[in-house]
Amino acid sequence: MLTFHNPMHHLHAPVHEFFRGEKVACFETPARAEFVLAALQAAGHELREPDQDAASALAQIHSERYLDFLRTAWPQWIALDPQNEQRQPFPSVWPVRSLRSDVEPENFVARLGLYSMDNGSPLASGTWAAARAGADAAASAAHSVMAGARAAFCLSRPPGHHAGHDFMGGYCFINNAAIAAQTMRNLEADRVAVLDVDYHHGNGTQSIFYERDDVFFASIHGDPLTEYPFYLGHADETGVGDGAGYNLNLPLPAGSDAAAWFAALERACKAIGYVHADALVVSLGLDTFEGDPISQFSLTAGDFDRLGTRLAALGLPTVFVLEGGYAAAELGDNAQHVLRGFENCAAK
Ligand code: SP5
Ligand code: ZN
Repeated sequence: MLTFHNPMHHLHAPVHEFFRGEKVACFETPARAEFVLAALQAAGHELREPDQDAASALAQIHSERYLDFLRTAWPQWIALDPQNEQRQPFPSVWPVRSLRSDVEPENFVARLGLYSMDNGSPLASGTWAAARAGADAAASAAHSVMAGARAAFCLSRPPGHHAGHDFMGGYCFINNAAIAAQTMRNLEADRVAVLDVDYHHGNGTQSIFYERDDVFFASIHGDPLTEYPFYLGHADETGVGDGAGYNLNLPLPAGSDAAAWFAALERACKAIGYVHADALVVSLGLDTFEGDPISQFSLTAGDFDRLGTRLAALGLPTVFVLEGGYAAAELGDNAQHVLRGFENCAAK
């Protein structure tokens, strides 16, 4: 499969995150993308660097002040204290409910809180460069499919589906799947379906498109009553305004088996047919894998083949965008199984 990989991804390499109040090594690492790249190379996929600029879609998906903050966050952090080069900034205060989010505080950590949904998305010196190149990779994959490729894969990190219009979260900074969907809309596609199969609900993508009927969002994920991101992803969220009926959440209890997962996939695929989507973006999280260290579903490599096969049967121009998946050593094999299942079916 035609794959656009992000040549800058390694510049985003934070060291630690918080887990149960302790600092632990980051789960979302450069090695993840390297494993996927190696597996695709070994399997003979066509690898390309981004050849499109995502600037216009980026301005449609994210707010200007959020993008300005992301672009300048690291230099501002260093300006506070040169020693900060060795430290990661984390937010410690957030504008919940009655607090104001319209006024940008001058304090850096307060602004970081304004633009973050959690303390789980550490910034590093190259976060902006890596995330911005990832947007170009997503736009490039979308362009190639609109120009006639059957499918393309955006192999990038950091991931994107938790990032909203004006906030980061869940290891995500720029919403690559939303960039891909918007890019397809800006070209020929009248309606794009985004199917999110990451273990975690794609709260950022949902919220970006919640009031729109030109992008249908469907997600299969761990029930937010017990699973991250907790505050979005329930079954009663179906869209509002023009978007009413264009959002489908299929939460499953943590620990659900493959049979339950594929029953939900069937519902999502049927819905994508009903809304007459003419292009598909797959938020491809592989943290549904049985060996994932932070998630609670139990899909196997064989199940990933089956997923790829089912997606190909939708018959739509398809962009795959890498999201989560933290069993790094198995990530390449698992991605390769989805893409192989897709290509085997698409060829028939
Ligand atoms: C893109 C993506 O997959 N982001 C996920 C972000 C999850 N961050 C919170 C992790 C909470 C982990 N809870 C682990 C429980 C292990 N028993
Ligand atoms: Zn995830």
